[in-house]
Amino acid sequence: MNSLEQLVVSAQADFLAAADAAALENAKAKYLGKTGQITEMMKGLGKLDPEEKKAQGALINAAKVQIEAALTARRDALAEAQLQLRLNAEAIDVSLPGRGRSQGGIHPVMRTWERVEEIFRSIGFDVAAGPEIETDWTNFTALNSPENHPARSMQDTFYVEGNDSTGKPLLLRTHTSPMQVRYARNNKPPIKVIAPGRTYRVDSDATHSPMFHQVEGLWIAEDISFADLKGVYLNFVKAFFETDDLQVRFRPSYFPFTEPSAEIDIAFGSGPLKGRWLEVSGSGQVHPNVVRNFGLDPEKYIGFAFGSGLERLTMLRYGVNDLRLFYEGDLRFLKQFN
Ligand code: 2NM
Repeated sequence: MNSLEQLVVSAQADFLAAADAAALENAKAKYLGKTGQITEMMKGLGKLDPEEKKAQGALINAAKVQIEAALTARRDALAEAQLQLRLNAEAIDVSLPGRGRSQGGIHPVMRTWERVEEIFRSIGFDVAAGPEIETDWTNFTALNSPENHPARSMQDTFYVEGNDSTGKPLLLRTHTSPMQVRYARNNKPPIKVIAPGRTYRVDSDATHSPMFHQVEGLWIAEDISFADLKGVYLNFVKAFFETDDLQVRFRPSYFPFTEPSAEIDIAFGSGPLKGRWLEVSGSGQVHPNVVRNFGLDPEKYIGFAFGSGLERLTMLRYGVNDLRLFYEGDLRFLKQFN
């Protein structure tokens, strides 16, 4: 290997050894700088005669081209490495799992509400809706509730600001019956309807919430009896609890809006509640005064009504023992129903 070839090999090695741009520029100066070896050799050409100058000049030039090529290659390699370093530092880890959005679910009491509607619709009942802020007349008077009844007191009922057209204060409905009063006054018999919804009472402990849900049923025609009530309610609880192994019984009771009145109890023939009579509903034959307030002649129209708590039905169906669990919003509880 002649000295020029050695110079090229040495330059290539030096450039490769340069770890960064500054080191590379230093290495370049050694060969191509003002006092670099190639530059010095070029300067030395002046002393040679023309023939030799031409030949030697061409050789030096060829070596210079190779050295410059090695320099450029190393520059590019260092720049590329630098870029990779920066890109790595700035990289966004797209593989990081997103925070996502968790799946919502239906509240157990709402699930009961939907099931109750479905079951009653399947046997021809319509579903009423109505306001949660009610008048004294629709919530109490029309339902044969005496003027001095304790349910009408501030201790039992939430009154809200504002009065109705007769000057009486508005209130949060204490049962879903006012929806049935409105429905009956706006529809022709036969009246066959359920009224599910939120209701409000001044009451709060392990078995009472100030807001709770009821479903009431009403069937008024010319010939509807307690036998129909028993058939309809038995059909309902069998469908709702998904078992035929179940009995109902009626116990005498009292409500201002029905006469006679009865509590409805059920007993399962199997399962964890087997053999225990469980109160699930109030009921009765709609009082003639109430039928009259429906805008109907009580001598002609007769029928039954019942009222059940949706929370109570939900607790029995799923074995929940504390009503408050429904309103704490604890996902560990709620997730079990979805
Ligand atoms: C109950 C118990 C007994 C009832 C009465 C009426 C209406 F509108 F016909 F007067 N609706 N619901 C009723 C009857 C409700 O809940 C314990």
